[in-house]
Amino acid sequence: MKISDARVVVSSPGRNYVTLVIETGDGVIGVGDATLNGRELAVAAYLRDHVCPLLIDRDARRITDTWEYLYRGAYWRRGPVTMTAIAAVDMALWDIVGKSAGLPVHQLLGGAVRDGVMVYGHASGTDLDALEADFSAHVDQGYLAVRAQCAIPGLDSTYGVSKSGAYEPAGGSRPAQDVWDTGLYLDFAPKMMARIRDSFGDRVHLLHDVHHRLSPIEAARLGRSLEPYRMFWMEDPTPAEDQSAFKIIREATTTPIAVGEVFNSIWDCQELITNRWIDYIRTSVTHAGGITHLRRIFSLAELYGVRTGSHGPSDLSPIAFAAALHLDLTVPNFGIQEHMNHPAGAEQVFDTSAEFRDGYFHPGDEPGLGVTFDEEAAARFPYNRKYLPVNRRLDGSVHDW
Ligand code: GCO
Ligand code: MG
Repeated sequence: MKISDARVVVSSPGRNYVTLVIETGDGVIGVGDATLNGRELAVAAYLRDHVCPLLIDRDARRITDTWEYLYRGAYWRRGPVTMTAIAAVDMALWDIVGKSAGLPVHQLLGGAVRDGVMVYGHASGTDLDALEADFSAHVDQGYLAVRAQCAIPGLDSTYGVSKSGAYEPAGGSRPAQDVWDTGLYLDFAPKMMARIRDSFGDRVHLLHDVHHRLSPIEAARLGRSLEPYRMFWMEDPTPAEDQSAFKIIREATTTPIAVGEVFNSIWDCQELITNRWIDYIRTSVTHAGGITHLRRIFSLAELYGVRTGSHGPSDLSPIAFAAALHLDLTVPNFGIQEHMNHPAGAEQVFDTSAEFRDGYFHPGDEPGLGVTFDEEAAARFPYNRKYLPVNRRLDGSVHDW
């Protein structure tokens, strides 16, 4: 089971994806997702120049040892580039071990503790009528949980809302410029949730993403104003790296709090979890060190009554989504999994066995992760540099995006 080849493929079937392919001497192929939106080539270079040469001749079955070797062995720790690279190796190794054992990865992780993984979809609108129509379409498709985002009246652009077609924040040869005003947002957000509850009642789980834009006391006000609408969660209320800010929000409101999509390691969320300042941890399999490390984070969270809610945007490839589903299926403290449809072209490159039915996803029972990566098809979609937007307040100063 020695690794004989490791290569990085950067492709853009509708949006950019970085894929790591690891091959063993006996011909088993494993794949991992290494996509870091807007900074893809940094991870590709880290893998190609520094990690892939180290993998040759290692035993593919020694997954934890390889993780430790790449993490501790680099001396330089954490950070999105490093942890995304390690994650891709980790996913590919779990894939290889599953394939060689003839078992789906969730069986290697102790087996399923649930029949399916509840996911939430994304509804958005350029105004409340459009949001209601999109929300209704998601309910009709079977989603039991839906996140709601709406253009804020008076602002030219709003996070999570597309002016045409599916929402995709990355674009342009220079970052697009979004605009922000906290006062307009705080006044509008409760109206948005009131409209959803009026139209759809209390049964559907309702989520909302603040995208790291408030101060702690503003987030506390938002949380209180949303209490009548019984949110499943309010996501990323404040910039996530300031962990003790969450104490202030926590003490002021019963609206559940989710955070963590920008975290890369267990140490980024240690205080948040052990102080019980959050309800859901949103670390992703790609940006937080792969299945091996995400499992550690989820276990720590379990000890403190924090549930999981992994980041699952379309800027993580179908490989990451499959890996997340395998893990979600096995953790007792699972909460919910984010789901966004991948662009149409991605189907030509990634063939996945994951299936959606009645609000739940299942990764399938194929050996490994259940995703086949077509390298020839990927070559037809060359890399296309794109940036995430930059956000500015009405006075022109930069705000968190
Ligand atoms: C989410 C996220 C995304 C991020 C995107 C950045 O909750 O899904 O906030 O919309 O903005 O993944 O690349
Ligand atoms: Mg988010």
